[in-house]
Amino acid sequence: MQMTLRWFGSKYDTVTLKQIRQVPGVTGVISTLYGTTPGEAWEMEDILALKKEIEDAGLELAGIESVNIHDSIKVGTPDRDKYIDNYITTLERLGRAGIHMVCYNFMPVFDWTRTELARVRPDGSTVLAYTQEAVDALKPEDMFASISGDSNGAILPGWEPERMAHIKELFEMYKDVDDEKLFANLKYFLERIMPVCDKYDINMAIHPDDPAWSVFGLPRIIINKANILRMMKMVDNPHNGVTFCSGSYGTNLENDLPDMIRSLKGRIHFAHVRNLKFNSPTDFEESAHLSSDGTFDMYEIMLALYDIGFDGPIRPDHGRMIWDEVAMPGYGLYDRALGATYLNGLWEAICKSHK
Ligand code: CS2
Ligand code: MN
Repeated sequence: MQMTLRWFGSKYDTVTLKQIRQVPGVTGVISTLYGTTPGEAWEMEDILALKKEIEDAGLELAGIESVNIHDSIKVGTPDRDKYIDNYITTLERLGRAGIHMVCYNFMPVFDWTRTELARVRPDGSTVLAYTQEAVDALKPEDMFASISGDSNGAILPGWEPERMAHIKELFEMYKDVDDEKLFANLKYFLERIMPVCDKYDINMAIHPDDPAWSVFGLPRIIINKANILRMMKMVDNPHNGVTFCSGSYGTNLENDLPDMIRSLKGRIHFAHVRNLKFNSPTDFEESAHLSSDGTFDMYEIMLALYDIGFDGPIRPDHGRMIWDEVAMPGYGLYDRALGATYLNGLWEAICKSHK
């Protein structure tokens, strides 16, 4: 595996490549072109410039998170082919630039959903948190306003103000889309992009829906073992793979994370590894990465990745805000550096004890 951190680009991130380079064991970053909007074809020169900037800092661009998918593709509207063509152009250019892992998600309207961006924990750190009660009490259009005040001025992925301004129309677009339709639209999309993935050896890595259940009545399908295995079978090509995100699948306590990892052997192309602390099945917060701070056994998660021979990029996921850092919620430097170091420690111990 290759330890990486997500980096939002010099224009958007509070964390520098120089700082990332100094986190021991981190050799790459996962990034994207943040100026782009879903549906457009990325320019080759922008891709190469991003790659060069990262390589000049002594790091590798280990993959893209994300090339986002236009809502027309998810909804399956008649104009979807135009957006899929653009997606294919982007993949082609990424492949030509030597980039072989692309993370994406198929969540309608919202990316991940949290109800608090700065819940204070007993140690004074702040973390992202979720309660179903808070979601049930809110209209989707108020959700954005209710959390954006705590975002430290950052634009959160999936919650771009331009999209949120059209939130009612977006919900309208999805009104006839149920789980089956979403599966069919995902299949259509994957079948169209697989030839270019085969040609350039690009591993597509779908990120799970977070939380792993329907919110605001929208369909959500990438939520559990049965559904993800269905998706793997539906387009049975090794380039059709998964971002295994423990914090997202883990939102549903019925998901057995190590078992899911083992069932996805050969199809996990990217891993997000973080812990959650549950206060009740519908109230969780994003604790530190350590097993002892949360609900999951992180050793068992890393062991399962080891057992299946996982060799893709991995990253700590959201971190707590600690040591007075001011950064995008979940994406400060300090706690993610601690997370990376901890995961590297687990990995070293697992490797040595299996020799
Ligand atoms: C990420 C997701 O910040 C996060 O929680 O894991 O936003 C992820 O980047 C997207 O869902 C992937 O498209
Ligand atoms: Mn994730």
